[in-house]
Amino acid sequence: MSHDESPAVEATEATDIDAVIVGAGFSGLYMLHRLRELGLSVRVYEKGNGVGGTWYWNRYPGARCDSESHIYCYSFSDDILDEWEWSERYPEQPEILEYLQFAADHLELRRDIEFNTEITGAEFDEASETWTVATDDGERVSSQFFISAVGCLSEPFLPDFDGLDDFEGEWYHTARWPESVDLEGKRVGVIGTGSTGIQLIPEVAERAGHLSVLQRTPNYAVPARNRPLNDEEYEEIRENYDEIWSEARDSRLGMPFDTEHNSARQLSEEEIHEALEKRWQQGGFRFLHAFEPGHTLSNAETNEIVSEFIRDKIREKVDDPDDAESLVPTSHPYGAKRPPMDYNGYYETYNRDDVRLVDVDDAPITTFTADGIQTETDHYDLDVVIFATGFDAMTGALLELDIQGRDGLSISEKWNAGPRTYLGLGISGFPNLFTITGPQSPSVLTNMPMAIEQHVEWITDCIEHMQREGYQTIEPTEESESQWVSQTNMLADNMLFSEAESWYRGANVPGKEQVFTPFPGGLDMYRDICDRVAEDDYDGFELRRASDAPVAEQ
Ligand code: NA7
Repeated sequence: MSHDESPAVEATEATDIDAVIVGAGFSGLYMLHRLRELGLSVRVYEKGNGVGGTWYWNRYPGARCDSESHIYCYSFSDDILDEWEWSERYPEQPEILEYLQFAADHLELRRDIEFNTEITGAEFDEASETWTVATDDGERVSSQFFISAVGCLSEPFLPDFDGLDDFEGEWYHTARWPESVDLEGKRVGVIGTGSTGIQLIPEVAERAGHLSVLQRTPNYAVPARNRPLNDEEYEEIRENYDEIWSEARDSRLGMPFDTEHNSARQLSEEEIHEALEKRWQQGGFRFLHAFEPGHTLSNAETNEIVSEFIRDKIREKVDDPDDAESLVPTSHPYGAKRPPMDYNGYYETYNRDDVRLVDVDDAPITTFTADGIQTETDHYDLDVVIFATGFDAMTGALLELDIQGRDGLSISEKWNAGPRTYLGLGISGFPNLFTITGPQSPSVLTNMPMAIEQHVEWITDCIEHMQREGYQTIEPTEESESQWVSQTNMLADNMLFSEAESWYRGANVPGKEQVFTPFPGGLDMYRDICDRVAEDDYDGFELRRASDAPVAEQ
């Protein structure tokens, strides 16, 4: 095996603690809380200068969570649930950030978080069976456990456009949005029409003098139907929280929404249309529950009915027939890419005189110039360009940490043919490394806080078990990892995900290995599997006592 010989961490004396956590978003904060409750000494490193993770960085106009606010939060603390009140059906970025700040204060978490600090490397030392973690301010920490809470959509993806350095205007990536950007009266170009672009575009149209949207692939935006939450509604939510959480935990998507019809197979055309229209009026991810979501995402015939329903809605909303056809997605089935939500008249935005749709699939961008963007056919004069071009999703931020396991093997070397984990939680060859919402866990296919709580609680129970039984390390076997990767791929192959060039498959980043990355079997199935693994003495993991032969190979 040939590895990068350079050490991830320079050898100088390190401070000893029990656990290092990377990231102070939803995952890192809860992980810190739970491990502190176990009595562990824990330090969180966070590169931002505050808590919030995703919601710290994504401050672009219109940034909002597509999960409903009353379920996009921690369920574990009655105090937090009682004291916090969301103002709208879907939470806006500043409110989520405020919520996470509130939770961090409530749980007194900040004293164990080092802000403005990046991890520059982490190395497993086989002699001491501990991790040595280095930071960009020269600190070195030695810890038994190393836990990644870096999130799935944290490493922005910026396409490598020619001439960007020559562009004399301003440009911003949505995931690195500065405190304030003045778009008033300016000629703005937006590249990207994913979930982010669709939230952003109507807001930019309101502020800019003129907006050009450079679209490569049209998308299926379903109305979110956002609105303020009133007191009675909130009262009802509070009274029913036990039921809400228990249904959410036991559901495929981590959302407590019923489906009336499992499939469209037994329904007449009229009944299908009625079911879809009802869910269209309800809005958001409830639309995905017109039929059982797993069915819509795996049955091509049903999916085509659903897709065509949305296409007709788009045609109704857009006045110019050419623009309407350009906005209608035909190259992939609904849901094969992450379904975006429309909050504020996305399609109607194209009916404005000061908004122009530019098809960069027909005539791709060739270069940036000093004054704007040149495509194969035209030049667009622009003062500001906004990149809503997404993320090196699922693996990008984790690989940035430069983690080296046994024999100096790095995760990027191990994953040269795509990510390999067991349960999305552990990696063979990397003892005591836990990856919250890691590749091959349900994560982005679910309501994230539900997935995060499941992971954090599982990891906490595992560490408690290790302490109780006197184990020093835990590590998946290669065999269990291979089986898990195969199981994830097999489930994905039975669905329609391969029919889109999506970030779920790494297809958005040139040169990235194309492997379907989230676990597509649903949070309910996944939770059962994880529970069984734990009940079965951590089946598929190898547990060792300090400097000992393995004591339990399952
Ligand atoms: P996405 O969903 O990856 O969308 C990125 C968009 O940028 C998409 O429309 C891409 O077109 C477009 N793109 C990327 N590269 C280019 C180039 N080179 N030229 C033109 N257009 C390009 O990212 P989002 O931020 O919208 O969403 C990510 C997740 O964040 C979202 O699902 C939520 O969970 C939150 P393409 O479709 O590849 O043709």
